[in-house]
Amino acid sequence: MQALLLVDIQNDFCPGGALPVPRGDEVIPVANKLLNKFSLVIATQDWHPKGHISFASTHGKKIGEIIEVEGIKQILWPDHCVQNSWGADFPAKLNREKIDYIVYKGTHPKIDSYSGFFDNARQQKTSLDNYLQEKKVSELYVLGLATDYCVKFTVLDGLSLGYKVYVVVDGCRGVDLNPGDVQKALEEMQGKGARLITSEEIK
Ligand code: VGL
Ligand code: ZN
Repeated sequence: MQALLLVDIQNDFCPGGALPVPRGDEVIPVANKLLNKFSLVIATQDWHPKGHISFASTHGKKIGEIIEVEGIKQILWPDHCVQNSWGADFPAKLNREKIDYIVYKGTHPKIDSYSGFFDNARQQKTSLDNYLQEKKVSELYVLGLATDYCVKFTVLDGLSLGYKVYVVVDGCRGVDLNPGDVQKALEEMQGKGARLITSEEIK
């Protein structure tokens, strides 16, 4: 069984949002096109409580600073994807009716979660793996935001859990905090066994 996995396609990661990924909105038409080609569609949502550990404002520090929380490096971001806020919602143009299941991540106040499968401490599992097992999914087609953070970590965890993973490259956009991060992320995913494809290859 194959599933389409939309990673963090949310207002805050699109232009006009709190943590805009450059041209992040361009993944929406790609997602809408592919939604109709899969019988199972799953979406993750970055879903932080107010005062989340990943927010610079929580620490009175600057955006982009890196702190260490219990031995884990944490990049400090602007407040984003606060639970039930407009920024956390799917963009209006995304055809949300086709989404069968939503995975919320980053809900723990003190542990961030880039991956749709595990938090960054790898302490807690989201519902994603169990859901995919229940649905007998073995192949994941992944797209969304951001290539160098949540897409990358979701793909790497998916591979480590034994899924065959395809990254739909034209359906992803990245932050590129350091120029070259997106390219490196793609190479890293490919190096670990992900297959890089374009949406045109999906019939
Ligand atoms: C993300 C930074 C912070 C992402 C989430 O979805 O890639 N990036 N939180
Ligand atoms: Zn986040």
